[in-house]
Amino acid sequence: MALLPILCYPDQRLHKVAQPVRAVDDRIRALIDDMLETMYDASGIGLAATQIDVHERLVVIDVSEERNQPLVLINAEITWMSDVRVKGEEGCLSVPGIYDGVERATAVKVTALDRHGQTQNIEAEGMLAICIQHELDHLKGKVFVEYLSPLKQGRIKTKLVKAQKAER
Ligand code: K1U
Ligand code: ZN
Repeated sequence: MALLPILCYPDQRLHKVAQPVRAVDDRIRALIDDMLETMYDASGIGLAATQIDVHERLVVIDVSEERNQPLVLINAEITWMSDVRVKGEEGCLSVPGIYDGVERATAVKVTALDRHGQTQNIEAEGMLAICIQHELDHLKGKVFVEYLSPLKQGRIKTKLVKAQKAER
């Protein structure tokens, strides 16, 4: 297993659109294990393959308190989302130190493959529903800050570019 480097906003690779996983094989299972290790190490509740510069439709999530309920979504599609929406605070491992409110559907239904290539149908609400929408946005090349005003987006870009220059 290995820790993978996470792309940092405004890296343009975060805007690439992911392609479907062609086969759920040992390469994908090794990637899943590395992504889970990377997510847990970074104290995240989710990670999309886009964030580690792999542009395939693969997401890992664990919203459990105990951090022992990993969920793997391969080629996931949202089949239904509630009309009821809620504004909640979001963060992102690719946008370190930035948290802001985003409006999302409170509940979603998702169909996806698991790590064995089996179809799973998931009904999610609460934090899991929010996290699924956030991660599937990553696969479309969308970062949560794009829901914020252009003014806020500009400020976030400036702050993170400055921080990245200082790190070098
Ligand atoms: O980078 C990511 O996609 C993971 C991201 C997932 C997420 C967090 C909050 C709302 C929606 C999606 C994170 O795990 S950010 C770090 C984190 O653990 C966290 C931040 C704010 C609220 C809850 C958790
Ligand atoms: Zn994110």
